[in-house]
Amino acid sequence: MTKAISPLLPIVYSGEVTAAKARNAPIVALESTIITHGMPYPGNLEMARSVEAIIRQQGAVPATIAVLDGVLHIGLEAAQIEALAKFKGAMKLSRADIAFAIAERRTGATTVAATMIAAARAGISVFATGGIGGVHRGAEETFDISADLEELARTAVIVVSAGPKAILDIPKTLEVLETRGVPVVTYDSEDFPAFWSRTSGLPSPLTLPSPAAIANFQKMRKQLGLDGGMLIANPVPLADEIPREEMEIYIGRALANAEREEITGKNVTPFLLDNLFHLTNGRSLKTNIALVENNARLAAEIAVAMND
Ligand code: PSU
Ligand code: MN
Repeated sequence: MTKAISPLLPIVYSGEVTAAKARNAPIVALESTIITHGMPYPGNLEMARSVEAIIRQQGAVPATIAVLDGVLHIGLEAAQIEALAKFKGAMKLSRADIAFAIAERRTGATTVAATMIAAARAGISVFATGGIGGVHRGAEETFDISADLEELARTAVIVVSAGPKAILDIPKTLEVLETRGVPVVTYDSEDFPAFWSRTSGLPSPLTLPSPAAIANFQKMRKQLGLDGGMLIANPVPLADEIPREEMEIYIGRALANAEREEITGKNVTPFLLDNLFHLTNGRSLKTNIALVENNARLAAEIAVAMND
């Protein structure tokens, strides 16, 4: 009997990432769903370029991850980022469908979950994003819980965020992370942040004061034989934050709009983010870009510390 030959994974590293791997330089993974589904053009392109520049300034190398025509890209060239930022038909890929997009030669952007999978496959241990997905409000009815949480429990990548998106149920999100054994560490603050706002009103499960301490903690987890990643919450800079009480008003309206329009599944998060962009006259986007930039800086510092 002849055995069927398994297809090889089509994976391409950018020139910059290839060189970084050869000299063992620190690399920071970046997701692409934030580009295709999280922000409108041209703000998305501006953000994608500026986070890469910030990572380089810190002495690390950026690796934006996406599936382009069935090829898994670890690091995108400038023209590929621009094309993706303008492309309307990209899939939003998570653990369930990243291999589908590759097998079917599709183009898709990677969420936090899918970016973690690709980063781990490429030997990259630090990843910067805006906010992770989590337990949606009303999840007791809808069962809408992002696959990002399960991925954090499984895959050994440090994810630097500004907290879970405030459109979520933050207490329930923290409960699931605790149950699944995911460390949640706020950088330099006792208050757990809520994406656009510096505080969620909840204390952070853990706090660490420096990138070196974060790197050391993850190394200690590995020593203990613990797998899985960890969530770093990096509060949005004060100058860019939208206070929680104010944001809650807009979020309430966006959630009501989503319910009225019967938005479900993968479309929920992009719909709410787009609605908030309009409800805040673009202010939510400005804050979103500022917090991703802030996270890219911290992630690069952690990546450098991981190499020490
Ligand atoms: N953070 C942002 N904008 C985004 C997202 C995160 O600032 O668009 C994306 C991430 O890719 C995250 C995804 O993984 O939203 C979560 O989607 P869902 O709730 O459908 O799992
Ligand atoms: Mn969901």
